[in-house]
Amino acid sequence: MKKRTLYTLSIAVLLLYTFCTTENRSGLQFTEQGRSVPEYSSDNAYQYIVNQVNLGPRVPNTDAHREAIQLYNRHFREFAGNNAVFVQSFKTEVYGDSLSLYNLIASFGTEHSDRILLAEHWDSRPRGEEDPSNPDAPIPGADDGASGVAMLMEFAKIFSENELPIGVDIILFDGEDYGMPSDLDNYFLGSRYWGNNPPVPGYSPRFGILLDMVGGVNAIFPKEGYSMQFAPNLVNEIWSIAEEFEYDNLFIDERGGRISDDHIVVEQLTGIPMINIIHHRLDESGNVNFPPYWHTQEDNLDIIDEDVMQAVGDVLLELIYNRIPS
Ligand code: 1BN
Ligand code: ZN
Repeated sequence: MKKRTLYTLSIAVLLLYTFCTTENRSGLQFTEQGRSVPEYSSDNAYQYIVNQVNLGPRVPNTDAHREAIQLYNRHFREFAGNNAVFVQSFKTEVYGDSLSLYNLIASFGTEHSDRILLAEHWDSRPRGEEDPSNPDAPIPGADDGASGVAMLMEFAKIFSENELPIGVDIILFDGEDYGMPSDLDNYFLGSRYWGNNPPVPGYSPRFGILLDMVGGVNAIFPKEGYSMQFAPNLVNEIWSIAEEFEYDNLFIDERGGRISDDHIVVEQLTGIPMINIIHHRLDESGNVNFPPYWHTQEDNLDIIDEDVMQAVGDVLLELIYNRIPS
């Protein structure tokens, strides 16, 4: 091939690539919109954690698990309406047990075809293997599960009372925390089922945000590694809002670890760019450390810090109501 033809071809490929990636990422551009933003209530969110934790660990195939999905169903139907809530039930065999699992999807601003996704897992871990004195007992999961769900329950109330500029779908994934340590095939059961069995085929929100462990004392949220790979603009926008709001002690401007979680499963199965706001630290060697109460009996109401939820709520409401261009 002639040198000039090769040059022209390279330019054409480059232009096509630039066009395609800009197109692909057009849902990940943010600017201040001058819209008013509702107030977040971390008092309400705290109460929603209490209501979940009081049921006991929400471990699949237990009464607490069945009662919890009923509680969520009532709550989201109250605020989204009966026609905008769908429970996706399925069964799966894990470690010799047939588990009955339930993902819940609630849609707000259903008049908008342009949408975003917010999610968290609602199940509790069946064993707290990090607990030195009680490694086999299920954990309360006040932060690991309940805090993110509680934040979404409060968003539901706010979305029902304040007109949204974009559609928002809330998904509560089941069976995220079921796997034995290192057995990643048996974690993320709900998000994997949802990704492989999409209730709305072709569903393609601009982006997704996972809220995993967003209510614990001494929380920090470094920029999680896969999130930076999937949607760096979204991560940077959220962290820069946090800085403007003087929450940069929580949303620290540092690269975090690469953490396996529902956001990866969603991104891999559906292509939706999804990020994870998750409490963790990196040690000097770059290993991920979760908080000391993680996967222990200490993950109970005592370690919940309402101020952390207030910060996350303020930042995300600013993003949703005031930063996403129409
Ligand atoms: C987050 C909270 N995760 C579990 N509880 C995700 C995770 C899965 C973290 C496997 C480490 C290993
Ligand atoms: Zn966990």
